Amino acid sequence: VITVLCGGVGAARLLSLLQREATDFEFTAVVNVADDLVLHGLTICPDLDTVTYTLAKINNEVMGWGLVDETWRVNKELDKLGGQAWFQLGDRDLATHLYRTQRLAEGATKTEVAGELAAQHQVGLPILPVSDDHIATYLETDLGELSFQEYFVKHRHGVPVSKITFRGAEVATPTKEVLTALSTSEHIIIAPSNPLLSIAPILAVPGITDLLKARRQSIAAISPLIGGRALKGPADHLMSELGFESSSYGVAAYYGDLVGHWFIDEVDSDQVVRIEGLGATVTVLPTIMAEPTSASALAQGILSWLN
Ligand code: FO1
Repeated sequence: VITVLCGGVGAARLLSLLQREATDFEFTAVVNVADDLVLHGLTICPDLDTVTYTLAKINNEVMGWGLVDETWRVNKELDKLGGQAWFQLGDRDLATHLYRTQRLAEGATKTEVAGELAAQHQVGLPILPVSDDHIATYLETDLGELSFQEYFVKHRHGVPVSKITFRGAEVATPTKEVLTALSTSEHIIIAPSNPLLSIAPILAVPGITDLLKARRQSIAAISPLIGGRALKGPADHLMSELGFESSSYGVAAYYGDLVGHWFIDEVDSDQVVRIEGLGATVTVLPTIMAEPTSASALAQGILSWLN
């Protein structure tokens, strides 16, 4: 059994690749919830939904979030009314948020709802929010403090950031399902998700980092940066803005003694010695999952580490 720490699209692609190529293993996804928001009274969990939709093969590949064959009639009406249409909720996607919000109002936990949605979509692995408690990312920027989705969507992650906080994380508890997964799985993989925005809020939940540090040798991570650049999203410039080197080495140094093995892209082969200097072993291979040959090379590399 392998547990994967997940943000959104990068993690979702990794999970579906592993589910396809590493059929001798069982996977559990532990997912960030600090991007979650309440809008129009609806609880929206973007990373949980991206992982669920991708594993169910109903994700929108072009956008990287939301559902395939989506229509936008509700959002267009909302825009005409002068409502909060900047965060676009598709007509099909809305059903998920309505369902989740109703179930939470009935007293279900986020974990239970994630399990119900995964079952309804016939996803073959557990998708676990890291915590059932409220955790929310806020960013100090040149425009003042912004909530995560204001920064990410409204301002297209284009405003310089000086500080990130995960409100509520310090008093949150990991769920028992997450603690069981992290302590009983043979290996843990940190997906190539944004270290500062997607993985950090998972690590900020008390208990998680200590648990990982105690088992460094069984933890691998895939660098989200290739040649110092993120394939998608703001990971590269955020690293620089917050004083870290924007490179695979910079990400490895940021995770420090949490990670025992690194998978980095071929273009970063010159960084192997520096990463080894942090006490980790390194595999160099193609890491771009959108390209089939490169994806299968990555899967083979991960499989040889698992075996
Ligand atoms: N991302 C956008 O860039 N624009 C949107 O309007 C938007 C809406 C949206 C609705 C539901 C959902 O689950 C995700 C959505 N996303 C949107 C993606 C999301 O903001 C980010 O990709 C994640 O939070 C980062 O992992």
